[in-house]
Amino acid sequence: MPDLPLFCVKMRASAAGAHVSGAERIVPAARVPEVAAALAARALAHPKGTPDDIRIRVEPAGDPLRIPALPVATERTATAAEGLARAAELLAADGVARVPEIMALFRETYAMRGAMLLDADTLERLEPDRARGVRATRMDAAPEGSGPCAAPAAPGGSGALPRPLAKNHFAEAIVLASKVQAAPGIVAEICVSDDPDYATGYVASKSLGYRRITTIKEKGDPCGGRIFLFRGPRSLVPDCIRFLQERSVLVEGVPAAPPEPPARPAR
Ligand code: PML
Ligand code: MG
Repeated sequence: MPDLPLFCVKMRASAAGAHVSGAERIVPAARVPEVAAALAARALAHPKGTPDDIRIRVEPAGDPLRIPALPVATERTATAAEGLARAAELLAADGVARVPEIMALFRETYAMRGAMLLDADTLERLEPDRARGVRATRMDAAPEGSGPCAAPAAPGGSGALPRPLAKNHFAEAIVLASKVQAAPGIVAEICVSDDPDYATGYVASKSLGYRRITTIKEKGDPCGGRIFLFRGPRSLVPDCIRFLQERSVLVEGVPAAPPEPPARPAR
């Protein structure tokens, strides 16, 4: 078990009112100053530009729910078109209908701070605030050796031992995707990074696991976002949003690095 009490340390950075970057950790009290400083430094060095507003918030994490990381597989794609087509194919094979319409809605996520929450079948938008979207937050990789499914924790995770605090896209995304798939009513997620120099994205669901798609957008493109697909009665939507935004979660067994994709047969 990590030292108690645990705190969520969150960083949000913006420039001229537009979201630039965000990150968070769940750490014991003794690590809060170090982690807050590292997240502020990271906000100042973001490739999307220098922010004019950086907010660091520290709040008690309570007793986090522990969940296993989704299994990870890598799909090698060479172009954005190939990556988007592969994402669509995976979602369709997983039982998501109307995939082309869902993919077309993706551009509406670019200006949002959080994710679009979409009814997977009717395509009705379920976020209470459409400009903001729904933010999956209060989550981190579980410290190494701290639970039944524990594996070596990812760089940037929240262990008792100091670990690098630089951005690790994969480690942060697998934590978020695992939490999202544990939310009531969520059936799948699609993500394209909004970092201009990061072209890898993923689709995730309980049955697909976390499918990394090595190229899903062109390098240099600052547009990205997330769609969470929901299926269930409307009465479940508040529970889903509460879980995503308020329940503290530690994800166990986060791999240290993503797996290599299977080699392509020689032509
Ligand atoms: C982000 O951090 O901007 C999202 C990254 C998604 C893909 C992460 C990966 O598996 O490398
Ligand atoms: Mg980003």
